[in-house]
Amino acid sequence: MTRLFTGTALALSLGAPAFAQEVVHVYNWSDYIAEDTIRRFTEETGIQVVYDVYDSNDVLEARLLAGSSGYDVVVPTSSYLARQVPAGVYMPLDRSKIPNAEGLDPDLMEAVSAHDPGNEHSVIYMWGTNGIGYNVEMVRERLGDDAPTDSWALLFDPEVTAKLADCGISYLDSATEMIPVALQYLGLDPTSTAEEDLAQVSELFEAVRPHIRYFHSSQYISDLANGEICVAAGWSGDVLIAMDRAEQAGTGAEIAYTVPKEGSIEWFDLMAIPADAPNPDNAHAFINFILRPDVIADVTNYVFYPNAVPASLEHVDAEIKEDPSIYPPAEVMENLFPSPVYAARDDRVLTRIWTRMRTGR
Ligand code: N2P
Repeated sequence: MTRLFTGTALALSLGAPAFAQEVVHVYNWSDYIAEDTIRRFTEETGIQVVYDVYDSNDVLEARLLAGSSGYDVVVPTSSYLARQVPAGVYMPLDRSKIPNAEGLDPDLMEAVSAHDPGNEHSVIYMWGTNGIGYNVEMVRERLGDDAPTDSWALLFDPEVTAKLADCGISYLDSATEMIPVALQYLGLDPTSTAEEDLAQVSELFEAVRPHIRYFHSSQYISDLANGEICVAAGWSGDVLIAMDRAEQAGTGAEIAYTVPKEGSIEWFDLMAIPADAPNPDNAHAFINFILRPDVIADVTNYVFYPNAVPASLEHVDAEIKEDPSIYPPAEVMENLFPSPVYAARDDRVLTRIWTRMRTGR
């Protein structure tokens, strides 16, 4: 009898909620948050989170430019946000609703203000580097002990890639990253859009193309971990996730991450609120929660990317703080350049080069 009564009461309360449920729609990169971050946010605020993921700035940008994306919080890389801000894509942040932003590292915020003047529209979520993830044993078997694992040659020298083709090479599906690092490998300005420079990149791509198994920006995590591929152009934390998964699964695959000696990209991913966000207050609440030192430390511990909140470091695992793949040492930092900002008029030529690389046409 009692049980029946309880059941009825529950059914009634589900059918007719007394108030509208608060919600925030978050669109973030895949494999980029701790397991319990969302649950903790909802527990503390009562705000439900609808959480979607992408693995490409181009995909995110297309949705934002189309308008009415329905998203309240998005996480573009700063070089993309730089051209989205003038297009009116974001609302200025209301700092009074993000008190935890006080804890952001002023030097890093100053660095990203090159892409978001005055830091008006964004705060730093995570940052990292582009580099190469590889399976130590599989590469050694094919190239011996002097495999050029400290160089982009591992991905761009056709004599090297020919020997690795059978164990599987993957590239990020990202023209705006693979073209600059290819330019860097060729000894050219990585931000160049000069026709003669891009022609050299096309030629390079043509030579290595037959040796590349696929172009994808998140599949390589599990494939590296499982030994399905042996070399991947990737992002620091994602390669470390692969390393961690290989260890957890006990596959015995030893995965390493390297930032090539020729130099590479240092990028910043930022949290921002679309101008037409349906729930801007909840968006601010979400961003504020993420920036809490203990919360963002959990994310760093889980995804192996550094955040920009110094007070979080006391909650970050020692082995992460001491890992040079995550926090690059000074000599690596010196060789890094910020993700280039491309003007809309450059898109066509970059896309053409990249489409030919991906499809052969
Ligand atoms: C998340 C990778 C995001 C890094 N897994 C690219 N900005």
